[in-house]
Amino acid sequence: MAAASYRFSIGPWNIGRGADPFGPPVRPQVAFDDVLKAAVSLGFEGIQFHDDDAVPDLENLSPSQIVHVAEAMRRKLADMGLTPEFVAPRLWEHPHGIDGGYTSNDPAARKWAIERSKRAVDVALALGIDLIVMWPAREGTSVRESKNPIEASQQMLDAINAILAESPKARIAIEPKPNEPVDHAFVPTIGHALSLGARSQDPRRVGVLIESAHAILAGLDPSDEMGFALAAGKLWSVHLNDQNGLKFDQDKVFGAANLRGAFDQVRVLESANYAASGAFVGFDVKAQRTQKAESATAHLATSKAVFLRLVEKVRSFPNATAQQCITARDYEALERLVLEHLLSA
Ligand code: 3MF
Ligand code: MG
Repeated sequence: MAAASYRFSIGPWNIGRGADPFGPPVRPQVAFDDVLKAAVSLGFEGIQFHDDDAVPDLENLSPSQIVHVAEAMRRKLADMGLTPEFVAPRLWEHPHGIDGGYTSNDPAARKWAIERSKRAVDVALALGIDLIVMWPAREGTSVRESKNPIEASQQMLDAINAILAESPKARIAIEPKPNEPVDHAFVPTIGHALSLGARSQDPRRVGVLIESAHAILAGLDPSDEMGFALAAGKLWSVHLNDQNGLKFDQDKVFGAANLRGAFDQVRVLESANYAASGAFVGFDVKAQRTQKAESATAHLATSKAVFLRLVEKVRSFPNATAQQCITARDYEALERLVLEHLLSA
């Protein structure tokens, strides 16, 4: 039987303008329609959305107007042979989300965050999909004493339950990140995310999206985080990228900092037959600030190419020899085998 093919996805934010906290944009904005054209030409089938990527200015639209605009987006994608993957309520850029949304100290902001998340469910359903990504960006603290972590856990759970209640179809993939923009996030790892999901009103509809760099920032191995989620049947999307140690979130090209770590991530996905699940492989990578506008999609092409090369490397790995090393408890021989395999042509 032929192996299932991987499906790749990107979000419009992955073709960025090169702004960072120390300087303004260095490239012009890429129009949304041009992002879609780039996705097609680079061989990406899936498009990831923040709610307001799919429905610009949704705060000023009625629920029925929101659905109308999202339905038009659904048709636009279909005409181009593209598929929406998920919708993520973008709570972290709005003035109400300044102190986090679900865990804000302002009750009005918490109410807003839940309402906005429900609208994101409407957007997803109008796009013809059921997956909501919850990146709890500012759900945490920079001053530890400013929020109560027990209350915050309950508030996160309340938000999850509100999204699940909005539609019996809605599924949530929580995308944990331990820090940035906050100092300490309330849902820093996959274990936290899955625990919240298990305590929700419908645990079957709560899973995770794992971003490689986020696991690394938590001091964890991304492939082990993926394995933990896969064992529970909960890995519903990935944001593959790379991260050179504990510093700001770099969103580097997949494999750029740690090729062996990238190999291990592909290996765990292959061993669980992730491709056959139909879930997408997304790359949450950003173009370097120095990159010229005309080649500001190269990081996406490279990430996908590296992924596919690593699929070949995983499939040609000498598993029988590796098993002999493991049986003999000769882990030095296993180390050599892995390194020689990665170095071989
Ligand atoms: C965070 C995410 C995204 C985007 C972010 C870009 C769902 O890791 O995956 O949100 O990358 O919003 O600004
Ligand atoms: Mg991400």
